[in-house]
Amino acid sequence: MEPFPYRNTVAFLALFLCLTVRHAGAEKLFHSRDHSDIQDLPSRQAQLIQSPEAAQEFLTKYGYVDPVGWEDFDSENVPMPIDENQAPKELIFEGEPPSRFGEDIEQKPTESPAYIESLKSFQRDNGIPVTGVLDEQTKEVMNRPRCGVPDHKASSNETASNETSTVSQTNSTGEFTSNDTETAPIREKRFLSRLVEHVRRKRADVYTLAGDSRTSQAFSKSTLKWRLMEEGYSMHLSIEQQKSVLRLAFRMWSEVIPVQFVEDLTSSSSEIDIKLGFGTARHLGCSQVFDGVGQEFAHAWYLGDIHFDDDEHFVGTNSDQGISLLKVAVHEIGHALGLPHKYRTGSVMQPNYIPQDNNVEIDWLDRKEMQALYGICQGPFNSVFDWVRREKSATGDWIYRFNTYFFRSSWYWMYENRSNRTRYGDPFPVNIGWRGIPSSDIDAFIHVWTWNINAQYFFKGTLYWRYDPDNDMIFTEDPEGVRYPKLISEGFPGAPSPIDTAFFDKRDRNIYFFRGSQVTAFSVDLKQKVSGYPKQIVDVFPATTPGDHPIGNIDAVYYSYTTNSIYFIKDTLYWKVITDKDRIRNPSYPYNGLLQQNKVSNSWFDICDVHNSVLLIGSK
Ligand SMILES: *[C@@H]1O[C@H](CO)[C@@H](O)[C@H](O)[C@H]1NC(C)=O
Ligand SMILES: *[C@@H]1O[C@H](CO)[C@@H](O)[C@H](O)[C@H]1NC(C)=O
Ligand SMILES: *[C@@H]1O[C@H](CO)[C@@H](O)[C@H](O)[C@H]1NC(C)=O
Ligand SMILES: *[C@@H]1O[C@H](CO)[C@@H](O)[C@H](O)[C@H]1NC(C)=O
Ligand SMILES: *[C@@H]1O[C@H](CO)[C@@H](O)[C@H](O)[C@H]1NC(C)=O
Ligand SMILES: *[C@@H]1O[C@H](CO)[C@@H](O)[C@H](O)[C@H]1NC(C)=O
Ligand SMILES: [Ca+2]
Ligand SMILES: [Ca+2]
Ligand SMILES: [Zn+2]
Ligand SMILES: [Zn+2]
Repeated sequence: MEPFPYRNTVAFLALFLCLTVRHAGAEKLFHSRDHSDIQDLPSRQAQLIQSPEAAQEFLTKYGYVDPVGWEDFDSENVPMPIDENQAPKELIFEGEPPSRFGEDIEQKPTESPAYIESLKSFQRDNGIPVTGVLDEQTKEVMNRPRCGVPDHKASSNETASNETSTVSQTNSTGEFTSNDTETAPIREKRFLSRLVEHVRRKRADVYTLAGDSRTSQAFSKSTLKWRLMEEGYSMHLSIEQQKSVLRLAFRMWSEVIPVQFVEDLTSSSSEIDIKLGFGTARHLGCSQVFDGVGQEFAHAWYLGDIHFDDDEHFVGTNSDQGISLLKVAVHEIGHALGLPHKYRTGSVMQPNYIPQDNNVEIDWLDRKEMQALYGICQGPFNSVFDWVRREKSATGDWIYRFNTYFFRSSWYWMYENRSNRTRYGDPFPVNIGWRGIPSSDIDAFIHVWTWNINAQYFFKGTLYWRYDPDNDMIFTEDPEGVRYPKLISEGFPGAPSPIDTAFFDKRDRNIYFFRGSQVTAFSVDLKQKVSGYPKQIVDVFPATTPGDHPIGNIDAVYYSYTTNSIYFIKDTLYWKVITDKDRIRNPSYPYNGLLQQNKVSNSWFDICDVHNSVLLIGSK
């Protein structure tokens, strides 16, 4: 039984040397990507785990015996050559198998306490009876399709120091001999220095937060480049299908964190942050070897590359047979961005593939974990409002539904409060969702709703438009035949123009128009400005905590049908206006006072920009 990590380090080096040579030849690299096809592999079927020896290998590989220094298998760990012209020969010797099981190395695994303990820990993680015995259920779980990344990883700091000590212990038994290596040192060196450069660049892009070194590192850039490598296309899906699934997977993460992902087809390879590729068995210069059909389906390197086992039957988003490439990609991107495995129902970071679960949803806790690394999305809005629409119910009654919308420049999001996020596929272009209004920078929206009026208006600059919800487009003209847009000064005499924002207050049936530090009330019944206005906003909507007030230049004021409250929004902050209910609870509150400020992102989660290139894809 050869302990896994060392065997594969050697395998990796061997392959990486071969690749270097092939690279230089006339043959294009991708022709050789499937050399494993013509090698005499015993079978392209993953070996079933039946024996204790196989189980032991499995447990070692996935970190149940000792945490695995997974990241150290990555190319990042290739040391710099010492001599310019010398290949790092000392690297290509294989060591004595270091004892992972202490003195038990000769013992049958079934008798080894370390084996039994690791088996129990695996059983615990998987929520199956903790027997310490390789029973049928345990075998079944081990043979499920799963991600190749260990469940228990050593922190890179820890393994880095352990690595140096084990490398020096490693002395020659199985010398790696290949005719290629003899002819390769110079190219090798070039390749190595490229790698080292890549590593240095990567390190510089990474920042470390307080806390332990592994979970606290993340990419420091807000735009990450990815590429499906040409030498790593899947044999089973069209290239466009592969790319579109990957685009969608990256997009899903960009809906969670303030990081944008761009497919980059032109930069040099070392500029690409996340390279993806499909391969079988030995693949893409990777230290790990895929196992054929079944079991391992993919793996990812922390802040690095993602490989898919092309022996698996990957399928696009429109098929429920096979393994969903989208699910796997979302999971592996999670790793590449820094997340470890999670044994939690509903998490996209579960190590096993869950076939019966059809929708891919990055849930609340996954989001929180990723946001701990990359922060949350925040930013100002042009306008925010609840849109109410009327629908006929099954019984023929009219029912009203509403959703909260957030507008930013030329894009808008619909917020789904019950799931704490925006609708999938948002943001959408304003002029696609709302036909006939200006395509960007809408100042305000109001919904005037009284016993005899039900009208929606959008405002921009000195103009306004009335919207026709039944035909889902602007009215071209008002009942008197005057065409929209109309001047604010004509429709709402006495109101300021342009405005920062406005809202309709159903309590007094006034529209409140905001501009600068002033507010003007306009009576919809009298169709005129309320006398005494404009007034200072701080006087009409006073602070309840001294100094805690937006004063002026408010981005949006909106009435929420969910909480029956008015909100003032400015930049990334909001203030809730005290309601009558609040005043019953606390009679000392001033009428229309503003409660303490809060972050918009604390109440409306994950309203994230996505990169231009992936706007308008997704699941709308
Ligand atoms: C790395 O490990 C050493 C001890 O092995 C410790 O002193 C150091 O603080 C660790 N660094 C980080 C970033 O955790
Ligand atoms: C090395 O590995 C051992 C066990 O695998 C662990 O106890 C130790 O903390 C690691 N780190 C160092 C610096 O030795
Ligand atoms: C291998 O290492 C052992 C001790 O770790 C040493 O006794 C032995 O001489 C070494 N063999 C070679 C070939 O370096
Ligand atoms: C290495 O080259 C020798 C001749 O130079 C050849 O006989 C041998 O088969 C080659 N070995 C491999 C592994 O290619
Ligand atoms: C949104 O939903 C949360 C529960 O997740 C609830 O506490 C909150 O009051 C809701 N807020 C709004 C504005 O709908
Ligand atoms: C929504 O957010 C609240 C915290 O504000 C959390 O307790 C709840 O579980 C979340 N619900 C969903 C469906 O994500
Ligand atoms: Ca496999
Ligand atoms: Ca505004
Ligand atoms: Zn994984
Ligand atoms: Zn790989």
